[in-house]
Amino acid sequence: MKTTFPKQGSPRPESTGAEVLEIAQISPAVEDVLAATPFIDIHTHLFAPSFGKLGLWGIDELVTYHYLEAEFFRSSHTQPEQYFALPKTHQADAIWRALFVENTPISESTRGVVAVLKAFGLSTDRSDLSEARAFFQAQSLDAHIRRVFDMAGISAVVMTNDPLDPEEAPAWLNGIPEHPQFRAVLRLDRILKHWAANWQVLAAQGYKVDAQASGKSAAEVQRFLFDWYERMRPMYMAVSLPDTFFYPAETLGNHLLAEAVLPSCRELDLPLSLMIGVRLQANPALRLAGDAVGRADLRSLENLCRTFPSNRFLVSVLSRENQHELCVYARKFSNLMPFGCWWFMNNPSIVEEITRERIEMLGASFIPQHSDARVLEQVIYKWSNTRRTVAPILSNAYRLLAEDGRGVTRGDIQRDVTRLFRSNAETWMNLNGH
Ligand code: FIX
Ligand code: ZN
Repeated sequence: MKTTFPKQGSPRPESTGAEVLEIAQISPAVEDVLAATPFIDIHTHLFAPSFGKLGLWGIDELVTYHYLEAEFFRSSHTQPEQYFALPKTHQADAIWRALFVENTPISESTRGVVAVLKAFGLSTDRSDLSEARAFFQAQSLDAHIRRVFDMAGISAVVMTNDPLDPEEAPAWLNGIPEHPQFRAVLRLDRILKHWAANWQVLAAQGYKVDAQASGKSAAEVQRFLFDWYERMRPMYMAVSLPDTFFYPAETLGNHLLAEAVLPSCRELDLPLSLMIGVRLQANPALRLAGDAVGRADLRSLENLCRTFPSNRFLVSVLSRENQHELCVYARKFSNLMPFGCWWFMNNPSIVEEITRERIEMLGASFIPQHSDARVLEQVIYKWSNTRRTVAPILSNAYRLLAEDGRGVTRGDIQRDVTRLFRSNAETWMNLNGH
């Protein structure tokens, strides 16, 4: 088991790209390198083709994305219960009419759909979705996935896999072929946050657990995690946590975290991803679109990183007010890796703010972004947005370095971009070569 954490960085490349760039050459070089470097997308809700209907793609899924549903209810008199009673295509038609025909699609999410249509050479200002539907219906999924990954400039995505999801679990139990571009993650929300509603599923599978998670339960949950490790070969284990989450505290979830999940992660040499700050179902009528954000007490992270120094924590926080603290904690604990501008943070103005601060405080020792894509083609606009937002921030950092007295080479830029969007993830998740 690895106790020291992978130290990153390598000597200045002697190969091509060693020439010191003129200030005016820096931005074009940064844009080039960002465009040419395939990224690893460490958190998505996408599924490999072998998961069938669980994998969402195409125009109706793009337009009914929960980000757009939330915006739809602000620009339409349709009530949520009326909307959710409609068939998918009618839901998409209603959203397209309200947000793209009767209004200008200037929000980040609506612009995203426009960018995807443009990327495929489709009209972006039609009054209906017939042209787009015909196009996506004509695609064969495997070839489409390869094309979309190329267009997005990504080499692999990491899925979100729930071993207790009644739709997904049978697929794994029946055996899922590995897919080089879709890696698994063991998502533990049902175990760590909803034990009361789920412990019987483990019991039914032969694990000796009880409602209080007492006695052998923690050891049995460990056995469950090892069994699923063998099935999924996950990149990490993960859980999203509310803004009210605190560690240490006498809760069943914290008991399983400390006695089952963290020991398993150590044993299996896997990071644990903590996504902190969601207020689930603030408005249940909006279903997936009904979640909100709250500022969390990040002293939990301080306590976890200090109490479990051999565990690696991949952390993303949902509240804007928590971003600075996360940066500071990452400077205190090398077993803490900040990643992504999660969900309500994934807007260019906020991505800019967060990324600038992280570069100023952490150099290249963080993972700037993940897409959180729920629909395949979303990776196209989410990664082009990231490249567009990050390019001037990186260029500015290099310009300041040059002005402060150290010339910048294309090799420097390549090394940093590779670290930010590939090797930090690869080393933390034992993902080499993907
Ligand atoms: O918990 C999560 O992984 C969140 O990303 C999702 O639950 C959320 O619905 C989402 O899609 C955010 O972008
Ligand atoms: Zn997510």
